[in-house]
Amino acid sequence: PTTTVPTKIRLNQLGFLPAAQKIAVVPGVAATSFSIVDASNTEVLSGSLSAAATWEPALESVKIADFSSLTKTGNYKIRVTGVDDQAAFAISETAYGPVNAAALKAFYFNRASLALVAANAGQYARAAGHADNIVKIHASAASTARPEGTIISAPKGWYDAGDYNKYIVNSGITTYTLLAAFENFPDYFKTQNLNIPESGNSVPDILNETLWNIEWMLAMQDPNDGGVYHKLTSKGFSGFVMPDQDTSERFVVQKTTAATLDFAATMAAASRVYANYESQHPGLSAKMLTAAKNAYAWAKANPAIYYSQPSDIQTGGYGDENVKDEFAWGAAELYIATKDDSYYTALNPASLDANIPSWGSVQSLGWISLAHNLDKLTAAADKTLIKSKLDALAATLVSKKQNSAFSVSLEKGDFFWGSNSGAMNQAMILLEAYQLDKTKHQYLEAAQSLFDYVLGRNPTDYSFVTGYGNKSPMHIHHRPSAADGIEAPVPGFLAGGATLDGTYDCGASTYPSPLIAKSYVDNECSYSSNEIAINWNAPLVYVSAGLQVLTAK
Ligand code: 9MR
Repeated sequence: PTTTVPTKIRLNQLGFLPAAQKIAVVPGVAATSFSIVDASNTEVLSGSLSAAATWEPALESVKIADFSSLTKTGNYKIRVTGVDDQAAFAISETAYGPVNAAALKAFYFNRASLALVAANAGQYARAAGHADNIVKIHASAASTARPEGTIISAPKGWYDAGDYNKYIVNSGITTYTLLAAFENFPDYFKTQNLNIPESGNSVPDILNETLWNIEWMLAMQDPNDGGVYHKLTSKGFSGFVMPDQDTSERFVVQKTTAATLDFAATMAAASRVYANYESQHPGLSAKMLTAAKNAYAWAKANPAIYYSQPSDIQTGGYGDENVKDEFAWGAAELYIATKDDSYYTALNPASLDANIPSWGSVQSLGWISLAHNLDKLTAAADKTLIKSKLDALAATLVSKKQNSAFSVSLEKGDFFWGSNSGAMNQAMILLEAYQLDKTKHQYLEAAQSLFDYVLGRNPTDYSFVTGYGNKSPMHIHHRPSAADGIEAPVPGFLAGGATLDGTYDCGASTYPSPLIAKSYVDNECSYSSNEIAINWNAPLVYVSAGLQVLTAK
């Protein structure tokens, strides 16, 4: 393929907060300036375009229009001579509140074991699915105390994604990310009402929602030894039916080191967050901490038990044979929770860099918690080192953004399965580093650029969040959205996004382009680019709240 000049102006379809960086990517035409007009077509700003440059992931020649200096709320359009498209956008004080609430409510819509009633779910009301009170111990998980076929009960939790299974590895990072969002922006979340069944119970709704999954996770620990089952699953993926129509047998499969450590870290973090809600949930925080310690001890005694898919199970793997990062995250969280220096020593901080979090690479979740709880650490902690890890990673993202024709830190290698979640996890790191040093506005701006990318400033023209933006996915790979008979998909879900990791799912010719950043299709068959997943929505929750809160007036 050769470099092309697009025809559309791309920008964040949800608009901007008044004080935000505001950038549009415009076609690389001859014009050297742009203008912004208000709702009555009066020009309110004109500015210079950057020189044309090519963005390699899409081989597109584009220019940048930066109108950050426009700070008055209102509705506007961008005009560029030689471009027919006139992109509309709004500047608003509450630009990201609605998408943040929807991204959180999406977790409620994916709850297992609960009937969604119209008062909470509106037109998406549905019967309960997967009670998960009769779950069999699979042969791979059999022990003396719990032989194969033993029945356990592990209800609640969120469906992982478009499928109806529940996976501990992915639940760990997801649950933690929501807790981190709350820890970073507590005042914002304390006033939010999601209209979920628990709303109004004097616990913030983000914590009400997260507890639905934590209660399931707690039931995934074998009380006899502290080990944690890797997943609760049917043998295969169900058809595209509503949750209550999938009545296949459910199993818990193999205890693994990675799942047990992710569980330990998540429970230790949860114990500190829910400690502030002891009167509403007596004993919960202590129960979480005990569960965390028992899990960590199991992992130390079983340090290399990797997930190996049994021959009769076909659902998601989440296999990971490098658990150094899981050990580090578990140690970091248990250190913060217990103040026991031996966990800090086990973390071995000098040997551990920060990287972009993902389900299989979780060490930076430990850095995030350490950075956030600096004031509460013992003398053993090297606070300068902790801050420098996130700062160094944020700085590399800023330099990628500065070298990018799209003014975004995404490069070809970032378009793996779930690329939009990679973008949101990069933005989360940037917002963490920004909070450690608020003179570094470039971190906030680089996070804004990644958020813009996901909400429309990208070569597909889609805002990737269902129901948000003027062009958003209609055919996500999500069983309830496909089977509910309602045209619009369940709102608030982040589609996986462009990738070449699996174009065989709909057939390569269904995809609009072999260029990686354009390889996205809004078809139900595209589980590689158009599925949704809890670990993709969680950093969207973090970042949308963070930008709403941190973009100073
Ligand atoms: O998000 C996962 C991605 O990183 C992997 O490349 C992919 C293939 O193993 O699996 C993704 O996770 C899926 C999981 O296995 C099952 N539920 C749906 C998840 C999202 O596609």
